[in-house]
Amino acid sequence: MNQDPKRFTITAALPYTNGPVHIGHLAGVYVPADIYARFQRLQGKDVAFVCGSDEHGVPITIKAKKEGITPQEVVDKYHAIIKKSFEDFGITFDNYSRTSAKIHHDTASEFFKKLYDEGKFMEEVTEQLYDEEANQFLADRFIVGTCPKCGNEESYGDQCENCGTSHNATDLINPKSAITGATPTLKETKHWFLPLDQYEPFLKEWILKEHKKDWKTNVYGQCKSWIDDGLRPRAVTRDLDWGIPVPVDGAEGKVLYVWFDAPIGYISATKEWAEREGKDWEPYWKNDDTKLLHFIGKDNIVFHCIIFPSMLKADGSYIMPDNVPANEFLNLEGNKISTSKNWAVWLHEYLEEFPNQQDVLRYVLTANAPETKDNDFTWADFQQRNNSELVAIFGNFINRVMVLTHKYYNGVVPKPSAFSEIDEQTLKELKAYPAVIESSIERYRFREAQGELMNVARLGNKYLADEEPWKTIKTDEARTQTVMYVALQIATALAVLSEPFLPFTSNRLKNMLNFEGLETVPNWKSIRQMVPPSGEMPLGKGGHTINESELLFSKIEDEQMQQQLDKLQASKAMNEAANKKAEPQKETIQFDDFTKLDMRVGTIIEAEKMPKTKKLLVLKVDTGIDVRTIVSGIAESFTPEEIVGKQVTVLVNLAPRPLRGVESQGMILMTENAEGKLVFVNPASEGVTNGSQIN
Ligand code: B3M
Ligand code: ZN
Repeated sequence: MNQDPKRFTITAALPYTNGPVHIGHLAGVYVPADIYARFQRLQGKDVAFVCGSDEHGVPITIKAKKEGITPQEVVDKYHAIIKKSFEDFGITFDNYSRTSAKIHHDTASEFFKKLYDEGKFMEEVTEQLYDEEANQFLADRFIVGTCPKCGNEESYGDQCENCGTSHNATDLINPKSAITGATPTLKETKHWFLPLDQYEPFLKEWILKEHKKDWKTNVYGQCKSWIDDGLRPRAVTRDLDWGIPVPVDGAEGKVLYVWFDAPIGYISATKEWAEREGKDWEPYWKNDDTKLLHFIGKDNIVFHCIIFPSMLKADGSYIMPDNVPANEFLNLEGNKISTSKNWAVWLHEYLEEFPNQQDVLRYVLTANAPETKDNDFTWADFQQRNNSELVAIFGNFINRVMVLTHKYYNGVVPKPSAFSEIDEQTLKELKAYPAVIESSIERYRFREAQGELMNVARLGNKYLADEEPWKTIKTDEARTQTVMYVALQIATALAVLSEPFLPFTSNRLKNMLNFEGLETVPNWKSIRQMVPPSGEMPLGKGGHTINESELLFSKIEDEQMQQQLDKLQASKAMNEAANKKAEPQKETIQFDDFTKLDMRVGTIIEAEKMPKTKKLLVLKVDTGIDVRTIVSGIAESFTPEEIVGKQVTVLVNLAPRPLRGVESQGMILMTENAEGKLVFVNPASEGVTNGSQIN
């Protein structure tokens, strides 16, 4: 563990640019990484926090095919959306780059070339899966089959998302082409392999010995199981036309494997940033006094703990990550978040529906972060945490302090007089919080850290409730001044300590407290080093004028939550409809067969339930020819009232048959909607009269 690093290189997984980003991304990777980066900057540390769009790989090509546009158009579109979402949510990357940038192509090519020149790869002709119909090799997500390890039938060629195993496409049982559905054949092709087996001793030493204690158990456990299973050479090139061309002779039509180039994206993003800032990038990746951290989701562990470190080791000039604090997954209302099924809360949509409420989402996602196990996001929990935590605890404390300070002292911080034991005790407790929060953040326990932040607000609420300045104002002016003075110091600490978690709120609060008008602007250090009760205090010794107050949080109503649930329900219905397989076509008939059917437009003029049945309605239908009785099995989908007056399609020459003693003289044409409810097959257009023939 790097105890006293001089600088931090913090990376966050590069999102694939095949769709926008959702709450799962934010909770798993970007919010924790941002909390950590903001926190280190607040300690005055030198931080390079980098990320960027992962624009190569099969997911992009598949999306392009689906949308009928080029891969470049796909990545341009989503790069812009994703970048904006991150900015909007206050994710403070020092650089958000993209892997289609020239600097990245150059960096990745040089990286490959160096290892190639030094003989670090094995060059081998092997048989790879080939789709004869599509005329192409099937790499990675172009192939789906059964995972040899866990039996998941939808594993990709390079990785199983169910158990996290990374494998070779030829290991899959029952492989199928994701392009045509065809069973692939085998065809010879040349590729370059990184002999991971040769790095086993290094990985054993570095991970299993050095990091047994300080890495999360889920991360350590996955690494150990791969190493124990024995590592095999991995191809780092692919037969694809989208990606970074393999920079050696005899490699036409081949590109670098996306998982070879993407992590190098962290390095290119650092280079790009350093160039812009006039800095040297190399210490951030090569000096031992740098702490390198990778924030990722659990499905990326093997790539960041085994493959990328082996690449860095093969190069020989890089440091290793100090930690890889991977999170588990966030589910949504009990189901796995899915881009293709639209089962997600998209960040750009959230902001349209909850404008300026970034911090509410940041807060909920951290409070419920999937740090040690998969967790579930529900709108009920979101509403509850907003209303009874942010509004009722944090917001309520600040609101009281602000309102009373304006009311009693015209917005000027009062000077304290004698401090009681409770004042002293409260301020001492306050002073201890920075260290408590730090300790949690340094151990990557962000939900615990944020919980401690809320305890600062709880401390403030309890203090006010016990000291009751709204009562003492009538009897003891001096005491009231001291109480409000103490409460304002707590509000100041909240403004500072909330910055990593709730940056927008922190800013608003700093403005309300008029930090700019202070001689020394309070910071993390001044909270840690205050001397309560009568020495140095973050908001000064009284006399400072604060600004107007505004509400930090507002209540979220049930209707808003219902709208979100309805939206998800609609996605579910759409998916069910899309998944519903159409019945196979019936056997061919001749035109004469069709003309035998006499279908007319009719109007239901009466309807009533058939006694003692669940399904049947007895209808009177005006067919234009006559008014007749039809018994129809639609009572579970319609009430009699709602269908009277409806125009429908009637098969009028169906032989009459008795149903429960009533003769039914025809049939109404029906179909089923996505939710399994019956609906009428309506006469095509309005303005048709009863009796019109359908042909
Ligand atoms: N794009 C995978 C993902 O979004 C991948 C991460 C790359 S980090 C170098 O799950
Ligand atoms: Zn598996």
